[in-house]
Amino acid sequence: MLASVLEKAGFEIHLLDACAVKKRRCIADIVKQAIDLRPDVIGMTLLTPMVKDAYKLASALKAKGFKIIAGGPHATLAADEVISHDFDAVVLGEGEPVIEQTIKAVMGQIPIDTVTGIVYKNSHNQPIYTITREPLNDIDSLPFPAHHLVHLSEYGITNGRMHRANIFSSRGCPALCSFCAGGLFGKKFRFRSIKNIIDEIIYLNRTYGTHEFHFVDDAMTVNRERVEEFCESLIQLKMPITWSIMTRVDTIDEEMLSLLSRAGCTQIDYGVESGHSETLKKIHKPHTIEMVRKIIPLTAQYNIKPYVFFILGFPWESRDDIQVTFDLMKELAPHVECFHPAVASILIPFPGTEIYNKYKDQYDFENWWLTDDRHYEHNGTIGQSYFEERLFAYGHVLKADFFYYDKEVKEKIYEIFTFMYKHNIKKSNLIRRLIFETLFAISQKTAALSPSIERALFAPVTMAKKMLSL
Ligand code: B12
Ligand code: SF4
Repeated sequence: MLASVLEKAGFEIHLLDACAVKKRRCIADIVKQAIDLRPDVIGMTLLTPMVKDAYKLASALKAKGFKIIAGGPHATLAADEVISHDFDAVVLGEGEPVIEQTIKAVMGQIPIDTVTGIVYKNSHNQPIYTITREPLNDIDSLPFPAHHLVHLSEYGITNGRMHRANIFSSRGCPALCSFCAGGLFGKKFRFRSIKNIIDEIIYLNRTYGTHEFHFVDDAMTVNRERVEEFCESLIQLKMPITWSIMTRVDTIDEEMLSLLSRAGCTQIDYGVESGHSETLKKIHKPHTIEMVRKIIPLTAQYNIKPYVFFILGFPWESRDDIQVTFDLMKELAPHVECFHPAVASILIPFPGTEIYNKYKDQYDFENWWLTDDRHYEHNGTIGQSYFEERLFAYGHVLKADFFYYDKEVKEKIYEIFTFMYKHNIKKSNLIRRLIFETLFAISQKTAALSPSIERALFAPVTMAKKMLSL
């Protein structure tokens, strides 16, 4: 979207996704590409777990004389820290309204203090915050993302078709969940018009043959009238597309599920978080366990796959409290398509959250993202067994041990992760399922006898898996 805004303003843009599945790049690769292209300015998106590497990259680029600006969730939540590294400016919140001026400012074409909602360094290297910028109200005014700049081959796509795309319909979320790092778009909901969303869907479908859309809105169904209007429009349009959303359990009922299903919605990701009512209250989650018990099976009944997110290991939770969540997971399992292990199945204290601010001193994890030992990605896979690697494919949060869990809490979390893994793998095709289940069982048994034998035995499997990006 930022590229699209800049193209409209006459800039030439190169997009680089260093994590693209078929072409991952290390710092040296990125620096080399920058030297070849010699851009006037380099922009980087910062998410918390990646900032340690991002700072190294910024420093390597700065050493070559590049001007660099930063944006994204971590840049917004920890701007003082980010600007103290090798960036010329940090953009707070959404970037589209000011990216052009920020670039011009760091290139010395306009005074930097005239750009709203950014942070820069003065001559004493101190951070200077410019006047705050209000979130953009008219989000229909934003151009469609510049999909033409994405190198599809880097994602294994060779025919120019992009069967799946992300899209958004609203920005902001008014809820106050104590673990959520989603403050970037503010608390006020801002919506695109239905026509504008449908136009983008039609554009992507005609241009790239896109027929699966994933809405990245924080809570898509909060405004009922809007969802109804969107679904009715899609039903009338009769396009052969499917789509998925993320939303809150408390904003869904049977009537809405029926409508969503008729309009082509095939998957809903729900943040259920806990099976414990007290925990739900403590984390300010606006749904109840009764709602969860009703809505998850109902979603499946309407042929919409429920994906559910749970968070284990809140600092006040005992082994028995976690068991209550596990009991709910088992109860829901027959209806659940996937227990999503990706985001935060074990609580991660992201900066700017209530959880982070409340517990950082007690558990000594201030700025964990700058360390190795408390960083769930950096303490990663080295020395891990094959089965652990499968369980903690998205980072070994248990090793980071943010809340100094008891042995019995850790054992319970292992048990639940194994349950989630086995549940999710059941949805694979039979051959894949048999292979993974067998490897998992052998690894688990061998590791219990001797971790070093397990590692020697599974080294070729791990290597093959990496090479095939499985
Ligand atoms: C889709 C998504 C994913 C996708 C794609 C991630 C990606 N890198 O974009 C996947 C599934 C891979 C993913 C993974 C993770 N995600 Co995620 N994800 C999202 C989600 C739902 C939508 C992102 C999106 O496209 N937003 C729409 C675009 C327009 O917004 P944007 O990317 O923030 O960009 C705007 C501004 O940030 C700014 N901006 C961004 N970059 C730049 C750069 C410059 C130079 C400038 C000037 C401005 C600028 O301008 C943009 C336009 O306004 C958000 C929640 C949300 N609703 O935003 C969470 C979110 C970004 N994810 C989050 C997290 C925690 C993760 C994980 C760390 C989870 C985990 N435990 O591993 C991983 C990290 C992966 C990684 N290394 O990137 C957190 C980030 C918190 C943080 N402090 O970093 C969020 C905010 C969710 C939340 N509420 O907690 N995620
Ligand atoms: S977890 Fe979801 S509902 Fe809660 S504040 Fe974050 S985006 Fe909103």
